[in-house]
Amino acid sequence: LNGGNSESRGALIVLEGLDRSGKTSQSSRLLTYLEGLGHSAESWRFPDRSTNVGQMISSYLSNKSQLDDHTIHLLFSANRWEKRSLMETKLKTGTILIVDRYSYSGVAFSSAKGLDIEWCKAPEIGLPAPDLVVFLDIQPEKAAERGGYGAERYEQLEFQRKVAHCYQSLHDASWKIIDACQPIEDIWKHLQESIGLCHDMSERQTPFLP
Ligand code: DGP
Ligand code: NA
Ligand code: NA
Repeated sequence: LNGGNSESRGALIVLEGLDRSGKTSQSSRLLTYLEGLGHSAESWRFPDRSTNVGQMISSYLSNKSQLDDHTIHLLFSANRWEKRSLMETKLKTGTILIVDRYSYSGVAFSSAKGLDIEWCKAPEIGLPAPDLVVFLDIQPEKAAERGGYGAERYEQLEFQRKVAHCYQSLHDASWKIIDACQPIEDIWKHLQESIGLCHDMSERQTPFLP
């Protein structure tokens, strides 16, 4: 695992999972840990609501606007593409990027609505490939019990069940699946172990390329 050394590439570490699976707290813990080890690291998240596209997404998620399912799918993807060159620059100069949600959310959430999965994957092809995908695995019912969902569009048990099903068809060799119902310290221990294995992952592929 590299980071902070401008001669070696950083790593793209993606955290995925249902809403309320604990991604956000694990990613901030991971950031602190990697920085403590002397790495250059940053914590990102998608959607990035700070851009113009991100604001359209945010408005859609909070039900302030309605958009066709295909249209919002492409906006989520565009939101990743607009960060692509900055991601590449950061990685090239040795920064480790910890990213909360990525292309897998893109495909899982849209195919859960019934959109064709191959159509959903297409706009993701060519984005920087993750070195490691950590999937925080939680049953939708358990996630729903965690302090309740907010008011956003997708935070409903029935829909999250469909998303969980779609995620299951997406995992590949870059995924490390961690049981997110364990005590938080055990999740963290498994996450640290996964990071330790990260440098062994030399097979990097653009997401979803056959
Ligand atoms: P978050 O900020 O992580 O809570 O994400 C907001 C919501 O949007 C969440 O329910 C997951 C969903 N989401 C994240 N990325 C995508 C995407 O690329 N496509 C779709 N359709 N939904 C996404
Ligand atoms: Na959310
Ligand atoms: Na996100």
